[in-house]
Amino acid sequence: MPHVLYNGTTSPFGRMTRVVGIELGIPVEERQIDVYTAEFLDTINPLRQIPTLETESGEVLYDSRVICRWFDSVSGRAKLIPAGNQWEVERRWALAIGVMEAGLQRRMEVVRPDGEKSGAQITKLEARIDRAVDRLEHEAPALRDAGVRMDAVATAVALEYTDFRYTRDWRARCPLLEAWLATFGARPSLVQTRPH
Ligand SMILES: N[C@@H](CCC(=O)N[C@@H](CS)C(=O)NCC(=O)O)C(=O)O
Repeated sequence: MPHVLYNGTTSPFGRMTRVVGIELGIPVEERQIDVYTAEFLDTINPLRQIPTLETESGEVLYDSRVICRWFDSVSGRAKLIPAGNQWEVERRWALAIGVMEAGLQRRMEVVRPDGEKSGAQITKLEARIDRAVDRLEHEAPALRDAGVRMDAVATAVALEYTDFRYTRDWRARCPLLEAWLATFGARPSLVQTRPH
């Protein structure tokens, strides 16, 4: 049995693992599920979240960061987290994940019924995303030099999730980041996995 990745069509965390798997040439059978009704998942991932990976030897791995690291460790290809600047890459990866988390939390808030949603919470999450993206604009030169690296993959996924669920307005403020994404986002791994 191949590695099985339980995933969803719009999950940025799941997409990040897919992009890494494709970039590293790891064969994975992807199963799109509705995580909100996927009771079967509880037995392998008590958090009932996607992405969840079941490896061909039956080991179960989550969350997305662990799956990315595992792919990196088994691929035998160039490392997505190079030893030389590990902490810079890790910190920027965490920043991009923070953008995904805030984007997802914002989405959950926005779709709550009127009367239950909190405008203050939405404003706070939007400000967090905006600040983080503005910081990434300052770091666009480092991303340009990165090639295929964990922070670059995560940043591209986070920005496209921001486009998809929140706003494209950041593009007017962040020309370097936009130009970088135009090139990096054309990679087949990103084109094939774009949310729909
Ligand atoms: N820390 C987790 C977060 C995963 C996550 O929040 N996944 C969402 C989908 S994007 C999910 O499974 N939501 C269902 C739920 O939490 O009930 C990771 O990085 O994999």
